[in-house]
Amino acid sequence: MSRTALRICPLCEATCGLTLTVEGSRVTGARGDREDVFSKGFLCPKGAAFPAVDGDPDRLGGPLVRRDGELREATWQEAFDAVAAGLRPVVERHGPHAVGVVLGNPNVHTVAGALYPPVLLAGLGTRSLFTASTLDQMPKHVSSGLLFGDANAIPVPDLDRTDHLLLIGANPLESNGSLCTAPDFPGRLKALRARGGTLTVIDPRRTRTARLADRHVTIRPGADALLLAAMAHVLFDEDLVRLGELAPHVQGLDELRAALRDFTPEGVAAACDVDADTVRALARELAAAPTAAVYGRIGSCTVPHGTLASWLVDVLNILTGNLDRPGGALFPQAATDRTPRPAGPGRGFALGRWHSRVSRHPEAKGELPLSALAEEIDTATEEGEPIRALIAVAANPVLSAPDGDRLDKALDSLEFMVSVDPYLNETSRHAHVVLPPPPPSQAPHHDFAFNTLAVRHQVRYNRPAVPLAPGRMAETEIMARLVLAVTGLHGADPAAVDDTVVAQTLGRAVQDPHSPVHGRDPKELAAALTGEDGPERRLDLMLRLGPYGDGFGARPDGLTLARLLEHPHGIDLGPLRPRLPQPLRTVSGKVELLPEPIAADLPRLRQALTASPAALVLVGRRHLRSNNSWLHNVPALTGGSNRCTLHVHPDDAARLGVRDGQPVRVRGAGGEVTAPAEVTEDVRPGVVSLPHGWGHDRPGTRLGHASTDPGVNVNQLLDGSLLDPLSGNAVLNGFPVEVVPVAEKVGALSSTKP
Ligand SMILES: Nc1nc2c(c(=O)[nH]1)N[C@H]1C(S)=C(S)[C@@H](COP(=O)(O)OP(=O)(O)OC[C@H]3O[C@@H](n4cnc5c(=O)[nH]c(N)nc54)[C@H](O)[C@@H]3O)O[C@H]1N2
Ligand SMILES: Nc1nc2c(c(=O)[nH]1)N[C@H]1C(S)=C(S)[C@@H](COP(=O)(O)OP(=O)(O)OC[C@H]3O[C@@H](n4cnc5c(=O)[nH]c(N)nc54)[C@H](O)[C@@H]3O)O[C@H]1N2
Ligand code: SF4
Ligand SMILES: [Mo]
Repeated sequence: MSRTALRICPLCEATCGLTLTVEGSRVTGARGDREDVFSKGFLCPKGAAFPAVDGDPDRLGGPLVRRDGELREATWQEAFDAVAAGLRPVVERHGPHAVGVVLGNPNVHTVAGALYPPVLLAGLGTRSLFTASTLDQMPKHVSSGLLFGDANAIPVPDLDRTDHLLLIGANPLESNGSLCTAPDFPGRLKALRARGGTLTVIDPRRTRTARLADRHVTIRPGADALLLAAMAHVLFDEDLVRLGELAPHVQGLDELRAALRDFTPEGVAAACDVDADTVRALARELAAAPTAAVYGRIGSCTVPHGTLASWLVDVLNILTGNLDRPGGALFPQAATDRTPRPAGPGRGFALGRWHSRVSRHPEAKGELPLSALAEEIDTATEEGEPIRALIAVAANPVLSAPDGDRLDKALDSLEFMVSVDPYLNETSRHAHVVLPPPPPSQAPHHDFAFNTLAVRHQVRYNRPAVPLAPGRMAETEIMARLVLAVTGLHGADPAAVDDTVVAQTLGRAVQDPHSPVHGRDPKELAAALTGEDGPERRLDLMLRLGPYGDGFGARPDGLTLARLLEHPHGIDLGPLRPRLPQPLRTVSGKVELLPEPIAADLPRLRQALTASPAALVLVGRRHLRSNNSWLHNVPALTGGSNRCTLHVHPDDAARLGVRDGQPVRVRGAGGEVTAPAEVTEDVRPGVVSLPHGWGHDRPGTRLGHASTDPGVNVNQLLDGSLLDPLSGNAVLNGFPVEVVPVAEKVGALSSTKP
């Protein structure tokens, strides 16, 4: 007997609704849910492979605990006993900062990852927090923090209404979009062209997205901040600045004009390898479009001037009056956002409130650079304790972060490590305890994070499509028990964690004069919450206190969990709307166009005008059927063009003596790897491209299929020292490499590391 169940896909930021076919407790099929209010039936090959991802036989069936050096099957009780016994003594002896926490990407795709890490961090009180954000979008958080006073106030391009989209270092035809949640991004780009709009793509590779564009600019990697600065210069120079309705909310225009005076189109042309006329045309097109949105992603963030580039993206949106207007770039308002407060000055955004111990990197948004994790473990200083224990949740930094070999050794030296991960992989193999979450079909789903970045307001929630299998523990409970174990409450009822959060949240809300529940009794409100378990009650709480919520009766037709459950395909809440000045939290209460830390970083950008570019640099790429480091174990998602090859332009291939298919050795500051060359005009000359997430050849993992075609770890080419200084974000794109052909028939050289 088969049945169907709804489940939002957790495999990328597009959040497509899936209709699953379930036979017994097994998911046997997945198609796009045509009635989903947001995705309307779209799905990509990854979504179609949901059953295979969900049913991968290599997923761990229960916890593992290290005994006599070996990871062995154990009961949940034994596993949490081991966690408490491993972590508490480190906290007690060395203080909370000696416990590191690493949060990887899938945390933004799970209910557990949204609800429990904040509680864990508050309970533990550690400053040793490292997340995938510093391999990704931290520059955008920092630029938003500085411009708007809120690191999470990230403007999203109004894809469905804009007349002109300038897309920088993003390839949504493969990635399906990021920091811009839009199911069927490809279809939305085609619709933009069909309604007469224009698409410009800036990317050193001729990507599938670039092929769709009206104009493709093959910039030299790492030079976007220069290009964007020159575009802003042109807007000032040619009197094209039109703040429009933004004018009363913006300060620092004259200072900005002065700060960008040196960045002329002629001045940046050589460094960008983009001629001055093109720079001018890009600026004029942006200014002339009735509405336009500038949007930058991985290629604009994971570079030495990532924060400046991210800042300039919004500067261009502001100078052309496109910020906060339909068709431009707007601030979404998610259903679980906090009760909106009235506009007015805020506390602003502080950077560098503390520093990493070894290289003195400033914290950003409470995080230290993931690039510095290995040294924070393996290097003693007089400053304080090294990290001696680690909690890794949905994180595979051995492959995802720079210099995995060093991190590998560092992890091995820890007194204790726990991984919450479904796989025994390159990182979790170092753990003393592995706590596997159930497959996604057995987990509830709500997009806490991505709804704050979505191109349309909507809200959807799925209960687990399949009941929790015997012996499984929900990831929410795993995380709640982890919180108890590190805070010395091992053995207490995990529901207490949720009850505490609910009580604290309501306690604050009733004191807040702007809250719909101001002055009410928190106990009475807590008793009114519905939901089958703690996580559901917390969702109900957030929905009811949120911008569309019922305010516990204050707005009787407002949103509650019960109402959401009546709409299994979701509730549409309308298009993005102008919100300024309400989201601003700067000290001035305005958009601060030229914040001091940005101004202080501009001289470094000026130096880049005259620096001589490296002969050969490497950039990454994503494949439609990939997902960072963890989907190479699913046969349906591997093979074909999804291979770990080095793309080389024919001119470079000729110069280097490299033939198509030949193994080549790639050398970087952190080491070397050998991969087959793929000679293609899809990369510009002077640039080679190797995808990330590969290198599944380390012993002690349980990734049967992935290890048959392991590929190489591109991040081994990095030594962790290249960062964007303001955000601590790793430089993963545009770094110098050397490439030499390997004499063929030397099989032993297939993967070499120094
Ligand atoms: N060179 C280079 N390196 C990069 C990038 C690049 O472009 N180039 N991209 C960077 C970016 S943007 C990111 S976000 C990072 C991502 O890197 P990571 O943060 O390491 O994330 P993933 O590789 O997606 O998955 C991490 C782990 O999550 C586990 N996992 C999967 N589902 C679940 C779940 O439901 N619960 C739990 N607890 N665990 C789960 C997987 O088994 C895997 O071990 O990589 C970065 N690294
Ligand atoms: N299929 C698939 N989808 C994914 C993922 C995946 O691994 N596979 N990962 C998910 C994650 S974690 C994220 S963060 C998103 C990322 O989403 P995107 O940012 O859209 O993904 P990328 O494919 O990395 O696109 C980055 C582009 O930047 C270009 N680039 C590199 N350096 C530069 C530069 O200096 N300047 C400019 N202008 N361009 C440059 C690269 O050539 C590449 O085409 O994708 C998500 N979706
Ligand atoms: S686009 Fe993303 S969310 Fe949609 S089906 Fe594909 S992987 Fe899943
Ligand atoms: Mo990412």
